[in-house]
Amino acid sequence: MSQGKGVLERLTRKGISRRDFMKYCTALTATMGLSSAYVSKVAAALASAPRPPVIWLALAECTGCAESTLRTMYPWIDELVLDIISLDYHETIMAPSGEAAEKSLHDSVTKNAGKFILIVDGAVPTGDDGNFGRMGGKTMLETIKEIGPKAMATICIGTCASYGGLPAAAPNPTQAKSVSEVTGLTTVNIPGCPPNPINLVGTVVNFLLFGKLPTLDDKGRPLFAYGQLIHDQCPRRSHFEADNITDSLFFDKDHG
Ligand code: FSX
Repeated sequence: MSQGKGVLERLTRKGISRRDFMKYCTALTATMGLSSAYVSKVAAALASAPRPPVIWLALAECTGCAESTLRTMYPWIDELVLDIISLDYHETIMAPSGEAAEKSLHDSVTKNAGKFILIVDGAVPTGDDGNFGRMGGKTMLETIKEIGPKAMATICIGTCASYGGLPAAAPNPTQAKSVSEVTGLTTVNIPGCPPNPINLVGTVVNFLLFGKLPTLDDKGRPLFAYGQLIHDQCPRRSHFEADNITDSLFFDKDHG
């Protein structure tokens, strides 16, 4: 059985029709800024592309990013996300714990060096030599500095990993910083607290379709998701603009 059939069969067992799947693919294609001609290619990429190995590190954060990604308004998206990537390490949802979890992490890094996608949520505490955040007997600072440079690409999901976010808010007692500040790596940033999970799926599907990460803006964000203001795309914008023009034509704002 091909992997693609497997995905669709599993979704069917959960009561998700092919029609629902194609509706999601259509929304995803539009989110990625691609024409409708790409819908079938996006569906094929989701259903049958080879799965890139993914390591997901959770640093200083509230787990909202993982929750929003894996528990979306579509209850089957979690299955789809876990089908399109080969998630080798994710502390929140993986079965192993303790030394077994650490072993999975380091086995995957060694086996897939230069070939895995690193997804990071959460900022990196750097104060007190990084001792405000530890996992597996190491500081988060040590872990991200060790694993980051071995990844093929690093995707920061959430404002914390992208720019420091909540943990870095003043007075920032843990001296939390973004992943790029700490590692010097160019990261794909998907900000939001939590971010919209479709932008993560779109980034991964972009990679599956075109073999490269999406074009980024000067803040490291995928242009397809952050290139336009919501205001500019609002279907009510013409009413807003018309009201403002009317106001300026007929009212002297200084004197009522
Ligand atoms: Fe930060 Fe995410 Fe906000 Fe929370 O991982 S962007 S605090 S939703 O969990 O990092």
